[in-house]
Amino acid sequence: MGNDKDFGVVVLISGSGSNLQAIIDARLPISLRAVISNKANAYGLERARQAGIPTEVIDHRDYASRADFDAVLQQHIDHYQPELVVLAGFMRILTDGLVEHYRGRMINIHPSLLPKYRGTNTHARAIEAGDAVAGCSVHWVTPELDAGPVLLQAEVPIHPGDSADTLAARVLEQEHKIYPEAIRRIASGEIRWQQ
Ligand code: NHR
Ligand code: GAR
Repeated sequence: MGNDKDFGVVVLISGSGSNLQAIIDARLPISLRAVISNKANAYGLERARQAGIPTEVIDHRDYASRADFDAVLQQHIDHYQPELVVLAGFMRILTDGLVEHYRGRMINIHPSLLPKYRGTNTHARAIEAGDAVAGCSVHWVTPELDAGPVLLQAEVPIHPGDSADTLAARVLEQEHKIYPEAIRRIASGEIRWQQ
């Protein structure tokens, strides 16, 4: 492992993992140390295996509380001593304790032009509101949901006749460009947490 690979990254997923795939395919000068999913059937786990990245499943349903789940999740992440934790379609809200532990070291990609449409169902809400543009945002994770500082965004047009699915596909294409780019900039020191 060369020095350029010493920027350790752990990726958290819950589903398809197409953003994970984009990060793998970008061949960034980082070390993808592990992919952790809260869902055993997440297709992203298969993508990680194909790429030779260690995988772990921590099923939130095995824990009595969010705090219990997060304590175990934190232990497993810390085992890999990552410089950066990347949420890529990770669908569990994280408790303040875990988020504080990774303050300035955890990012998320969210499928809206934040601060618009925090939370879920972003595409349907943008169409319903009659917006002309939609997009995606990479942001630092802070305790308040989808409210941390934005570090990169991309816009796409909303076309007449768009459904949430057709819009989501257009936005996802941009996600696959800006998420690897955001990680590249953080790893190179071009972007850092300031607060
Ligand atoms: N946790 C904190 N504290 N802060 C953020 O900014 C977070 C976070 C955890 C996840 C991703 C986020 C998104 O990009 C994210 C940002 C899940 C939900 C949610 O409602 C909302 C936002 C995000 C992720 N999750 C439900 C829950 O009860 C479960 C939904 C499901 O399983 O489908 O945790 O949008
Ligand atoms: C992406 O669109 C991502 O922005 C979104 O889920 C999709 C995951 O796709 N994230 C959230 O909605 C987080 N709440 P992927 O698993 O193929 O990367």
